[in-house]
Amino acid sequence: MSVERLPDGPYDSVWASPGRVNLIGEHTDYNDGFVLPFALPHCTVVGGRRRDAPGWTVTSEGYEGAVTFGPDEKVEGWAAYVAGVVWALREAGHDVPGAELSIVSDVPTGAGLSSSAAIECAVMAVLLDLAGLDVPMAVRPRLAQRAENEYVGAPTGIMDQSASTLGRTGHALFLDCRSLATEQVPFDLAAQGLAILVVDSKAPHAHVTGEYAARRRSCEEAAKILDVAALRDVTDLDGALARLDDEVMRRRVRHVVTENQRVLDTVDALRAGDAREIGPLMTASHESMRDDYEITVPQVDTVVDAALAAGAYGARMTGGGFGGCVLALVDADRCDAVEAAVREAFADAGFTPPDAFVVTPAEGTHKIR
Ligand code: GAF
Repeated sequence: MSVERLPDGPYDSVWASPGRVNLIGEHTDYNDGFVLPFALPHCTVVGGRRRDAPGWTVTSEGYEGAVTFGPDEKVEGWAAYVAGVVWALREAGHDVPGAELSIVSDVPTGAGLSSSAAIECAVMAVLLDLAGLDVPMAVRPRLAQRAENEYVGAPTGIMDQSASTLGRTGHALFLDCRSLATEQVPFDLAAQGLAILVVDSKAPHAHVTGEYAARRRSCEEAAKILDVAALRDVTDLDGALARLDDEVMRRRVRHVVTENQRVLDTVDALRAGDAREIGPLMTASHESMRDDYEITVPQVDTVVDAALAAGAYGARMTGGGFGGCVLALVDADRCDAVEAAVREAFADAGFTPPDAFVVTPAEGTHKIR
């Protein structure tokens, strides 16, 4: 991300926060479960200038005009992610100084790569820096999640803000979404001749927030019926399924419980040092999202099928679903061939051509200057 794209410097503080992909563990975070995301090289960069008067003015590359808001104003649209962070920090008792903020980003938007979490985390870092407040990185994801849940109104879990804040170069972040315990799991694919190819399906997102909320509600209702605090606590899957009358709810529960186990198995395989082993787990995760959680769309299923047919060790959709990106684990020297196979399958199906790029785990929220 080129910081030079920031307009009208100088700034008192400049921070960057990345987007993320999730290697495995989808829709498990709000079930108190496990996730294994990593931070992307693609970042949102925020430059901030302290101002003496109260209130905030924010501009963002790609959006016309500046948005100005005061402490008690409700902001809508893209700037809600900024105002939400101000709100969450003030709710937590922090004295947030007035500021002028400029945002630039190369995190693709609408692709399920957490461009909104990247904004939240970078804005928070700048505001805390301007205020001279030393709030530990470990507690920031919860604050950013609060901004998204309670101010913006999206009922998301804590994965995206955690990956954007706590990601480390060369590592995937194993996060227990209940205890918030983390482990940085080495994920150096190049050493094994492998690569993660990201394919943006370009499928138009439709009804994402409503469908996401419906999945979450179904999980919470199931947990109530099963008399557990969260689906994370289901230890006997068959016994749990036998206690649920609703077939759709049974499928949702099966996805969450089996997905949690796949995260644990993936972490074990990576600790043992053989990344190829995680391929079948990725593909099983995709099948579970497609058949049980029902959050895939034809474009992402086509990417997965074409990538596997072209020799990928595993492939799965990443993120909330209903479009977005697919990750394929491939031999590093097969990236072009797999991408070509996906492009051909898309052309045959009449889909909008996809984007594809190779990613490696990058650094979470960091100060630029
Ligand atoms: C979205 C949400 F923001 C995350 O919290 C997570 O639930 C994810 O979808 C699905 O795993 O990215």
